[in-house]
Amino acid sequence: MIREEEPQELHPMDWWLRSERLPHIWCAGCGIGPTLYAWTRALDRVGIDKKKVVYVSGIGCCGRGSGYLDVDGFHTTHGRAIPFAVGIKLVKPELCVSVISGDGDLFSIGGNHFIHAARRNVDLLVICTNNFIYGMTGGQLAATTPQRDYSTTTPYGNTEPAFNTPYLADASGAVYVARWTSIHVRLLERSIAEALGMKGFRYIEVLSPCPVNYGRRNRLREVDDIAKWFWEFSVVKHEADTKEVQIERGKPLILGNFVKKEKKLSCYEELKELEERVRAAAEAKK
Ligand SMILES: Cc1ncc(C[n+]2csc(CCOP(=O)(O)OP(=O)(O)O)c2C)c(N)n1
Ligand code: SF4
Ligand SMILES: [Mg+2]
Repeated sequence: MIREEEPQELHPMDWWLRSERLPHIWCAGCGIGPTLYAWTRALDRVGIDKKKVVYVSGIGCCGRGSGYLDVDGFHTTHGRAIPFAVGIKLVKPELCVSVISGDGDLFSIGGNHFIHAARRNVDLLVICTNNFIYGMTGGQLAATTPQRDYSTTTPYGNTEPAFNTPYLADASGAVYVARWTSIHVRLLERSIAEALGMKGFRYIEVLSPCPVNYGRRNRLREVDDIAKWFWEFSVVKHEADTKEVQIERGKPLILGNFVKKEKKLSCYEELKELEERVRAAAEAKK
């Protein structure tokens, strides 16, 4: 217990935290906390006004993050973080909106929203903590579980191929695509800062340990086993062809900033331009 006369040391992230909500729910070794740490450091780095920052999440362990950070946060329904964020951008385009959610949320139940927001180039930063599993509900198979890995719903091994999410984002039209892990905190921070400085649909996949519900069933039982796997198998390859970055156990994990491109306006800006053209044509006819 801290006596009153003792100076109280603040957590380095205190400015961004709703400390009264702590302790958080995350297990030891979980990668969600370090990912959020990198995000807040990136926000500091680019110097965004905190009042303009919006954090939207879906449901799941990762989804809980929006309640712990001291920004306008929305803990939405499972799989619907992106449409919620699109709504915010439509009404208040000046806001800096990040969707930070789980792999199940963004690519299983929410996969359709992801591809269409990317196709429309909606001005959002989407960060996925990919722990290869439905963490919160006990470790069921996700669309991102590597083939042959184990989950509660595939006790004899997964027969389905997993999504290569950077390739999916790239093919759907994202202007920025990167992959890091939650142990590469500084590189992740730089990548997030780069993405925050851009406009359009930007996507960063963060490979994130879930020792409890993924590691335990996949011969990565100790709290730091997944972090060691990430450390030993990571190969940084900027501008890698996203087709070539599929995750397979026993093979290199390709990380890096893969795609960065200037792009046309978002579909909503196009719509505004169209509206102006139609109005001008109508005026000219009068
Ligand atoms: C409509 C709906 N379907 C299913 C659920 C149950 N559910 C809660 S979280 C979750 C999966 C979470 O997995 P992920 O998005 O990867 O997040 P993680 O917990 O791994 O961070 C599911 C299926 C729900 N809450 N709502
Ligand atoms: S169950 Fe997995 S994803 Fe959820 S908090 Fe624990 S380690 Fe993190
Ligand atoms: Mg998950």
